Amino acid sequence: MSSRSLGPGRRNFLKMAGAAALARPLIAGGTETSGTAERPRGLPPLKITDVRVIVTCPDRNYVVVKILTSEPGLYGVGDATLNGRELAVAADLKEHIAPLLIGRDPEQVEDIYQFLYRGSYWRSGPIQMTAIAGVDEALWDIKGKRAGMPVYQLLGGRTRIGALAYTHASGRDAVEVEDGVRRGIERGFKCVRAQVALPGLASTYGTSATKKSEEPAGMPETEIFEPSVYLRTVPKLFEHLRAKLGDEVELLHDTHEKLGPIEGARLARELEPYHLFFLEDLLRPEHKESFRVIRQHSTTPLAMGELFNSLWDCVPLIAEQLIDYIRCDLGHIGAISGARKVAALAEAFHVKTAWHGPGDVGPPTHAASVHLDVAIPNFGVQEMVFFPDETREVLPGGPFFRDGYVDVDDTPGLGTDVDEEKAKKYPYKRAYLPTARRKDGSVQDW
Ligand code: EZ4
Ligand code: CO
Repeated sequence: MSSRSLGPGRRNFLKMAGAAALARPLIAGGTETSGTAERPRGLPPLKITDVRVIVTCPDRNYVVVKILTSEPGLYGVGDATLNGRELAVAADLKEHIAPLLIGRDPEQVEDIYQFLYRGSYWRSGPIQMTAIAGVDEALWDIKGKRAGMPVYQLLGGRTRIGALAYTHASGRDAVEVEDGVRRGIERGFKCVRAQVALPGLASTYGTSATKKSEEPAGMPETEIFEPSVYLRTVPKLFEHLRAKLGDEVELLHDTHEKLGPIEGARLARELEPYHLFFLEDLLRPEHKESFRVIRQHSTTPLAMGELFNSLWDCVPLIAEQLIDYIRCDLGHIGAISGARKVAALAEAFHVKTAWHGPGDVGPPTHAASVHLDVAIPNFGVQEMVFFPDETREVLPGGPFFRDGYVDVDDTPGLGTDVDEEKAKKYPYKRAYLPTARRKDGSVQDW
């Protein structure tokens, strides 16, 4: 459908504004019936008529939210995937959130975000914020389609030609990782994340190059982690990569919240000569104050945040300038309505964005990230993946990669969709992320 056919002609605006005022009540006492107070407006009233929750497993599990409206053919699509806890989010959406949305004005995106976030009383948390993200993406999609504009236009328009992107390279040893980085460079990437297996230890985070995904169906796999082995291995990897690849390629590394503060400080310091673009997630998300220890010891740029679920999780690290990149996952922080506030806060403190962009959040979340990336002033870098064909068939559209940048086109809305018939071909398969233990058998952060 062309964007032009989505709204009424401008000459009808005044007539319709009058009708809208009559059609929709002011906030009523007692039960929540509508959103914010009525105001004159140019488009006819719109209501949410249905909220569909689609769970599908083309290559891995995805939860998709499709919000239908009273305007024939006008709907929005969002992603509400939380890896390993998909059905909890789907149940939250179906049982608790959908009934609250029916009849509401889908254009009141911020009001619905506030209503779902604060109105549940039990606020934040990954399950709730992933559900809200799915709704938020679908609502921005509707708003963009109605306006006939890509979402980045609604966020203030473009500030850059595209979003500088990074891909992943991994291997069993430094030479294999070097080959992986070279492949990334050949593909056009200017930035590559490098992860290496730990010698003598079974399976290491981010290095499962031979496996199709990190979470095969079935019970979780167990990885073994020892900080001493990790701390010895990673600086040698980057020494090798700089010696072989030179200084131009931007290199990144993800510790995946595995270290303690003084271990993290040691790693950040020992990596200084190799000038990383950033060192990601050194510490567990609970320990924000411990980033002070790392900051006091090192000039390696730091990134953190994929496990944060609200603006307030981000405040301490940003306001104290303890990190350089905030990397929330739009899919777990309430999507655009959550992340644009994080970005604005970060702007005030010299912190740039690096939204989490793994394969276990769906194309609508990747699209939302890139729409925000190209609009905000303090964008840093965008993690990205190439989705397999089965996923693209079920969830078509989304960002594209060109010459080191990931970008979105000017399709109205987010530019992604869901094919409900094709989704049915791929039923949900229970799967878990891996877990980790130390050699002595005790639990270790994965
Ligand atoms: O392990 O998304 O930076 N990327 C990452 C990811 C996360 C997964 C967890 O579901 O850390 O690979
Ligand atoms: Co990470």
